[in-house]
Amino acid sequence: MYAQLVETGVKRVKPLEEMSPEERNFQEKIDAEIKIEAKNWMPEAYRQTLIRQISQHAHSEIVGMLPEGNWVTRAPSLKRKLQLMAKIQDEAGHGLYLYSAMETLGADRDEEVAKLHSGKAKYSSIFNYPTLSWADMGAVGWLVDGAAIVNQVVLQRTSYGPYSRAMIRICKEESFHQRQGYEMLLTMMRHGTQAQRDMVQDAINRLWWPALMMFGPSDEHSPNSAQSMAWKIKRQTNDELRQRFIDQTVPQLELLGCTAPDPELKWNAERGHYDFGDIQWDEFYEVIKGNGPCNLERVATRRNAIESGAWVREAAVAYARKQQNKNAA
Ligand code: BYC
Repeated sequence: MYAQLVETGVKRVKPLEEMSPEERNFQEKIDAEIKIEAKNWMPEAYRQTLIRQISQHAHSEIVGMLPEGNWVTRAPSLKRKLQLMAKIQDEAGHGLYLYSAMETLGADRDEEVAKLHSGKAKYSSIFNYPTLSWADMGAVGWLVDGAAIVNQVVLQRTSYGPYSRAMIRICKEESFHQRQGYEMLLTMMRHGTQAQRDMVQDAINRLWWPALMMFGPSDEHSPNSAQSMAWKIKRQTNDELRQRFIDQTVPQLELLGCTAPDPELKWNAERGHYDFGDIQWDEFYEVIKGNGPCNLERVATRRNAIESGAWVREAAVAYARKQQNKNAA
């Protein structure tokens, strides 16, 4: 049982006998799979861990709209444009559910968004890579949303009620995103020109490794995993989820007729899993420190959107005030 001692990460988890009665009661609820709700007692560190993870997740959804927004005006058909716009709108919605879930923990949305705009807050590393061709829209849907689903399906069982319920809704929409991305790539591979097939392979070559990095550092270098697993905020470790993603994605890659940029990717019958090569962790840490190819651009675009949209918010408030005065008169 996790309430006893877990040593899966680099931090040690408090054993039951060292817990206060409140902490012990809380942990017993977690162990019994009873969801924690906003008004229940919770350790401050549990609250802070959730605020950290949910705000990063919300920022990822909002920043994740940007690499795709770049291609709306260049979509090759009306159908593709509508699909892409629907996907981007879904992501705005996911961001909003997640900010709301975060607010139930007493966090202030404006403060958390300000941290994003000052470059202090983290969001998924994947969105700091550029989207260079139309095939990237398919590869993002298939690989990036595919990785996100693997992570989020297990988060549907996370111990905090509002986060868990937001995840159930989000996962339904993410599966549509993943399928439209894959269908787009399959169409290009099966009915496209050689140039289009090359474009698909090139998108996969660039996005494969960054997609694997989405799951976070390996378990022995993941400072938050042990406690988050004990609290059942996370239900599976970064490495377990990464392996699951690879195992389910390689057959889809083969069906596409494409390859991964990893000469060590090979089925291991003994393990019942694919083996894969080393991830460039130096690159990952540079990206999450703010030094990826697009970090500055992404944060500047978000900041600009808020600043140049100020007049809309002011007009909405002025209109609401006018209506209130009219109704009161
Ligand atoms: N990128 O101890 P660890 C989407 C950070 S959006 C950046 O393992 P944890 C979509 C981590 O935050 C999908 N930072 O942390 C949207 C921690 O930093 P701090 C987004 C990363 O939290 C639009 C440090 O590294 N999904 O689907 O236990 C279009 C140590 O890591 C990353 C979520 O956010 C990363 N990849 O586990 C298309 C899912 N990885 O805060 C698609 C919810 C790690 O200690 N989040 N870091 O300074 C999670 O499940 C977990 O937070 C993670 C990391 C698995 C990401």
